[in-house]
Amino acid sequence: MVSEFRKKKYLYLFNGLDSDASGTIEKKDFEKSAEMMAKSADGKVNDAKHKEYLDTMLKIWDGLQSQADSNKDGKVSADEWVALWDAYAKNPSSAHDWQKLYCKFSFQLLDTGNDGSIKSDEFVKVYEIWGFDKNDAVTSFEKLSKGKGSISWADFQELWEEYFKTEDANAPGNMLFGFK
Ligand SMILES: [Ca+2]
Ligand SMILES: [Ca+2]
Repeated sequence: MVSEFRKKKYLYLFNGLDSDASGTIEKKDFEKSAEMMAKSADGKVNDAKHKEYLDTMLKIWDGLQSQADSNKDGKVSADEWVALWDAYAKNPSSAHDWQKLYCKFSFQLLDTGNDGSIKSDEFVKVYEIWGFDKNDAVTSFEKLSKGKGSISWADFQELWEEYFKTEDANAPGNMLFGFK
């Protein structure tokens, strides 16, 4: 059984992905997210980034759909979403390729300088564009980076796994997506 705490974290992500707030995740949500993520601070969509993000988001969607959408109606429900992350939490080494890609893509979105680690200014800027409060983002980064001033790819994978796995409300990984 999935705990209420983990369920809340999974649904937090689910609601973030459900861009049109229809209550299910569909391909068009991923298309919309790709566009949203390709926007710079001034609200303009960067075409090259948009194409790259869309390509990756659709790969993630295809993998997600083939794993979770058992009745093939083109929708992934909240229950299906919770069940697949619960399965992941029980055995993270069994992660599907799309889950690994989703993790890698999330890292790349934050490592805007593309040098293999996320610094505070990169993290805070991206979270601000996504609509989070700057001070919250700064606090989250301090906790996530454990005072080291940067988050490497190895650190990020640990935090990612922790987000889905941990029952400890004080674990740093909980802060990864702005969950409170
Ligand atoms: Ca939707
Ligand atoms: Ca970086």
